[in-house]
Amino acid sequence: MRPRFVPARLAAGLALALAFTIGGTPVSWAVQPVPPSAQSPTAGPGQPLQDPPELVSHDGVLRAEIVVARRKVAVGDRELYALTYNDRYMPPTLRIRPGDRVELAMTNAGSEDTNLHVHGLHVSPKSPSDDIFIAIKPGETYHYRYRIPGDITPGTYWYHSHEHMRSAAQVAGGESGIIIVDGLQRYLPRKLRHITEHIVALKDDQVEGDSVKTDDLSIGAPTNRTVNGQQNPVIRIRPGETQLWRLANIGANIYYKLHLPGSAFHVIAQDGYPVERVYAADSLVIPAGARFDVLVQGGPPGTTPLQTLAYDTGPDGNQFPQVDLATVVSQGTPMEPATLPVRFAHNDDLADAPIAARHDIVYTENAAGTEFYINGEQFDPNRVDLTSKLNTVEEWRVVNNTGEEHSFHVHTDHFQLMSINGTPTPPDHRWYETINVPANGNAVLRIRFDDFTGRTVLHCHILNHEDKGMMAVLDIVPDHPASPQGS
Ligand SMILES: [Cu+2]
Repeated sequence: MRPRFVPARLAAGLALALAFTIGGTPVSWAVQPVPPSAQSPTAGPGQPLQDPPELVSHDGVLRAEIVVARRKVAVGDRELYALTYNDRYMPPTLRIRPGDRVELAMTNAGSEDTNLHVHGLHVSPKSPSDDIFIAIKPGETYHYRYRIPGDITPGTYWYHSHEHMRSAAQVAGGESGIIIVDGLQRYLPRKLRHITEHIVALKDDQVEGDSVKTDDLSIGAPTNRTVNGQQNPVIRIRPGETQLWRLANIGANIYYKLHLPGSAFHVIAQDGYPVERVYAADSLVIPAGARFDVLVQGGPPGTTPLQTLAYDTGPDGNQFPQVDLATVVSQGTPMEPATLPVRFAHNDDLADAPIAARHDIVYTENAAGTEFYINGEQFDPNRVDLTSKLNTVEEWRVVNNTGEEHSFHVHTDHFQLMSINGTPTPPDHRWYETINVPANGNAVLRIRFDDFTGRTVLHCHILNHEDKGMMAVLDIVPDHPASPQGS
């Protein structure tokens, strides 16, 4: 499908006009007062949850501008200097559709090199697409161009800085936002296709003076957790109402273990990949970079905190405390709870695929926990660590030889998780691109190289670790010399 050309000014106008619609439904900011029962004696609930403004594709094209700058903006309930996209700590959501063309001009109005990664999107890793090896210098504008495949999986993705050695600093400073690929609703029963939808974007900030701290970040230091950049926002739902929440950990380093007392998360997509069968989770561990699209049903009238539970990443890792993230207020005319779907999307299964190659990807770190390695080496952008052929399936074993959990993320292609510590993954939901690997444990996955050749990367998505070496270069090469290059 060839997208039609839309003049830039018209596209920008459309983007503005659509900036305050969510999924085609106008968003009302009119707010009812929070009932007294919702007021906590310590930290009261904040403002109603605001979904970020949206830049929406039109006629197959999204033209957008992202300006990177250090600005004093609202971060939670404070005003702090942050590393902003378009003058926001929680920047605009890019909402696109399968088959779209995306033209994204990124202007670096900051003081250090930066760049952009579209996390999870199955697009070319070559310039001017999702090439993380480039650097945009201060004062420069880079024109990214992405062709979104017609069969890309719908769901929640995100965008963030992937600047070499500076990704933790820049993402912690604020350089991260949400991408939505529309189309998840088509798997839902007709009655649930127009339900209220919220982004629940999890960011955390440490403060230094009047700024969000960026340098010398300590993963275990106290950190202030926000949802869509807001402090303890109020999420309204009617008793029995079904809503779609897009849970996304778009911070630099920390883990979340989300829990909504009295309710389950009914997972319909993971990392932008719709599940085969919907499953209910009482809590969800979300390492930095991972996303879960979930259906939530409103409980009896009352107020419930959306929490992250205490979480321990191991003897050499971190202990994250339990924190209330948002206040869920169930009130209004009760609704009959909808019957939720069970069968959802068709998932490919690589269990019987011929395996072209097997690789071990071994994580280690030094005793001080300050230097990190894959197969004994620290990241070198000029060295190729793995070479894989287009149109083949490989099996990788990610071996974590450390006393703390690490995550594992691959650019360009999703993978099928086969097992964790030898326990097979449930067959109905096993496609990801960001997983958690247990301390002194392992994960086995199968990955198929579709569509795109070029140099890309795999890494731990705890960005402090990535910046300190836990990343490797993967070169996807044509299966034979005449094969077309991904573009
Ligand atoms: Cu790590």
